[in-house]
Amino acid sequence: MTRYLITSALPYINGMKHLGNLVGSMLPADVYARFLRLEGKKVLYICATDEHGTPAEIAALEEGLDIETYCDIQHQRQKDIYMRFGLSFDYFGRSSSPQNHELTQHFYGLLEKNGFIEERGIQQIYSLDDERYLPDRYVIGTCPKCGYTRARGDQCESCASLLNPSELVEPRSAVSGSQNLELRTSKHLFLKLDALSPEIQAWVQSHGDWPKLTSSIAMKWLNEGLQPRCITRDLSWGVPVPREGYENKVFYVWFDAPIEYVGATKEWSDLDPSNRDWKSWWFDASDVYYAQFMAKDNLPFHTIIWPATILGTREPWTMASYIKGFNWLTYYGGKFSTSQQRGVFMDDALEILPPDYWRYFLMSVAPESDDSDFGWDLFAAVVNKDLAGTLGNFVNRTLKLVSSRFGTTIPDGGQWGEHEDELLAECTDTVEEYRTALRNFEFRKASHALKKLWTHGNVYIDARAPWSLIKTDRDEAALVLRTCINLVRTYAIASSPFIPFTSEALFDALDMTEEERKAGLDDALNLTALKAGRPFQVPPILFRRLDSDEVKELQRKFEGI
Ligand code: B3M
Ligand code: ZN
Repeated sequence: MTRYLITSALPYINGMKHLGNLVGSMLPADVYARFLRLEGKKVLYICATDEHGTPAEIAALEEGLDIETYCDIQHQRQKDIYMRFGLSFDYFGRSSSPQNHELTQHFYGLLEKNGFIEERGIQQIYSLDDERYLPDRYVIGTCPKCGYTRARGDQCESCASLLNPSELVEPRSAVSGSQNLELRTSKHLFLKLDALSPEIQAWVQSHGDWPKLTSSIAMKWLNEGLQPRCITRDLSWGVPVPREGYENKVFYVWFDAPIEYVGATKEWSDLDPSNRDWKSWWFDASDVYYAQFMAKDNLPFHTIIWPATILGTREPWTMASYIKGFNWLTYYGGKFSTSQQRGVFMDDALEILPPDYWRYFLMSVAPESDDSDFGWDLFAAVVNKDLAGTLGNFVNRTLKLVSSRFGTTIPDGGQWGEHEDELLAECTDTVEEYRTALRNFEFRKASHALKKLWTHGNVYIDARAPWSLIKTDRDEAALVLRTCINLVRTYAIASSPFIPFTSEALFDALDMTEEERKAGLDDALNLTALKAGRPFQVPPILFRRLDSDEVKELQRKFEGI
């Protein structure tokens, strides 16, 4: 049986992530992981904080903390918020772990031994005022490709081109703003991507099923011709380079970050070695299907550089089977921005509403085929219509009606008939549509199918009108309501990848046992699973509506700067 390995791009350690970060990596990965578990698959979902590199150093500097302390605090903070959002990682690790250090040095050792590393003297920017080299992000300047004036030395945020600091026009120091910079030569190590290019290309082309976004970015890189890429930096925080003359250097953060997918799995495994085997997932693992999730600026690293690192080791490390890339979620047409505090951050979001509101909304507007735009009115419309108006309304009216007319046990009487056959057939089709979308990593489609599934309940109850039926045929009304209660169970099971907290609340309302809660998607379609006589409770309102005053208030509050 196939085992499923799932990773989402590792969030940088510096600072709280925003909804744009969430929608393009961790959330869809979580929905996918939960879906596969629901299908009874063996799943391992791994993520971690990406702790090395200049952004972390700069942030620690700003907060006046040493880098280790800063990372300890931020890791815990991020981990907490992800738990509160229901992200069901099997493990959430840290790229600064000893496991990652060891693996990174192992990968490097093999690349060197196999002839894929070369040393070059490079001109590096040295800041006379700061008395230090300024690697990648420590330098800011104008992008030579698109003219964006705040491009960083490693990548332009605007056009996503990967850059070297010395390519920037009018460079200045990110530490002091000083333009008193000079070029000095220092030795660095380069990964010979050019030598691995044919193999990378063959690997990319063997995956014809990837999303267009993913393969087009990979092919663009390959067609432009791969160049050797510098994998070391003049910094002290990071994985040390095990080579003479490199005592004051570390690996570039993007060299060790993907290795942390493996590293985090080893961290997980090392906590309980007799029951967990990290290597069986990552090494010579022919039964593993490996799905990666990330935003589009991460695609070059995952389609070109990380595969090159693996291929160059000549060892059978697990490579991605599928790479799901996302476009941007924008905020009123502009970028969500951590540096400018623009948009909605994960901690703010939970102060406004519980996680399921965000989870469902974000997946229903996921930027899959194009960028999509966040707006408070859109958010309110989706919450009001889908969550409150469709799912919430069905659950609350059903359970309230039963308790007022029959009491709080599932009513007996009536005979399954053609209306119920029809309902079941519709639900079966829609569940199939939902399942196919999720198998194909189409999250928007899946959320729309889910909403359609919720609609069937409202259509059925409206057509059968048990509130009038009860006057003429109490048994028939009991059948309808019993079927509706079973639909609530169906919804609880089927919706759990998207809105896991609501699912639990529904399971609670239906008084379901731990065992019963484990039912999969097929079993969810059993509309006679809950028999007459079982107790239930009427839960408090599942989803509340947002009114226009509140929307205006939120718009004002989150204008950003
Ligand atoms: N930390 C970049 C990002 O969050 C980076 C991902 C690493 S995945 C190995 O955009
Ligand atoms: Zn640019």
